[in-house]
Amino acid sequence: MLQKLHQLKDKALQALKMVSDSEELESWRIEHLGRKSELNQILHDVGRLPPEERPAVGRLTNEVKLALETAYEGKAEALKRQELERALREERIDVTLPGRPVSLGRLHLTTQTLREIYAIFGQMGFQVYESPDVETDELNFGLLNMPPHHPARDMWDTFWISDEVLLRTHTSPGQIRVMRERCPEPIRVILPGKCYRYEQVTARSEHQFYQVEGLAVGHAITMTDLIGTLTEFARRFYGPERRIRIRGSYFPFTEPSIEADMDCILCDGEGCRVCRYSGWLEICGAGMVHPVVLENGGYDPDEWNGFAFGFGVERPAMVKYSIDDIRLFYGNDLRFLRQF
Ligand code: FA5
Repeated sequence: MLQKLHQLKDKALQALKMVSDSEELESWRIEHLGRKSELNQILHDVGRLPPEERPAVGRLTNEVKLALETAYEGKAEALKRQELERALREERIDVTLPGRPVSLGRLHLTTQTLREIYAIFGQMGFQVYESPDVETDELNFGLLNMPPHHPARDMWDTFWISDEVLLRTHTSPGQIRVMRERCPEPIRVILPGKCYRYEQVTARSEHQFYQVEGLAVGHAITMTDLIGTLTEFARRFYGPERRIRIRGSYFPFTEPSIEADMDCILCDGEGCRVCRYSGWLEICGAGMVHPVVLENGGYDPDEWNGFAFGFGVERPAMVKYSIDDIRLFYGNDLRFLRQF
């Protein structure tokens, strides 16, 4: 038996030398140290030996087992080292290679422009008031002094959702909402938001675009306050040299109504293709809030008055950044968007 144990040990150690990867090592372990291994069998049977043989065989079996386990661990360690060296050799990482840049998002040009507008009006004491995109006929038209069948409704081609509900064609319905909420306090707000018009899409016109409405309600507000506010905005947004020109106009919700133009920033008022050789660019519609609108907002027009204005966001950005087609704003072409 003792000789058999010595042979078993020599055979196992010999076989271990041939092992070259972890899979073979595992097979070796099962064969020589596993539950069904010969060694385990001997260990199991020691009890059945004649008593005088038991101590020597038991001791040697344990010695062989320990020797094989130690050899197994040594081999496992060696294989691990070998694998690590191979990986280091073959999977070398060149830490001096330049990193791949992470692509960063940015704010859309419209958002950037809106934020610039908020900052300018914020410095002039205007708060931002948001109102819904989906409006009622009454707020979009009726309470703005355009009862059903009023011809001025034709100024805004409308996306109707039902007979009573529509996508707002302008931010002006927000005037009524903010007045009804704030009455009888004075008001100085801008109302930004998306507007929708059932219009043909061209280089200058989208069917959805942003507007910023302005509204001031107080006592003894004058047209001069309105013109001063618009001039200050134009100078801060486009540059300190800008000049403003006022023309009479018509909106049902302002009386008198005006349109404000600014000298063309591209030709300095000389006349070019963008300003259609007039030297002027339209910047907004505006006027003194109509007494009927004040009343609809809850204010007594004998005591209160105010001004309102409304302008687009994409068109002023087009002028400022020389963009010749409004469709680029919502075309999602990253080559365009990344320029801002
Ligand atoms: C109005 O919408 C009035 N509510 C403005 C107003 C407010 C007047 C308060 C008086 C008092 P208008 O339809 O002109 O007005 O539109 C205002 C601005 O929206 C235009 O100057 C333009 O910059 C922008 N706009 C209008 N239609 C489009 C369009 N299809 N695409 C892009 N921008 C547009």
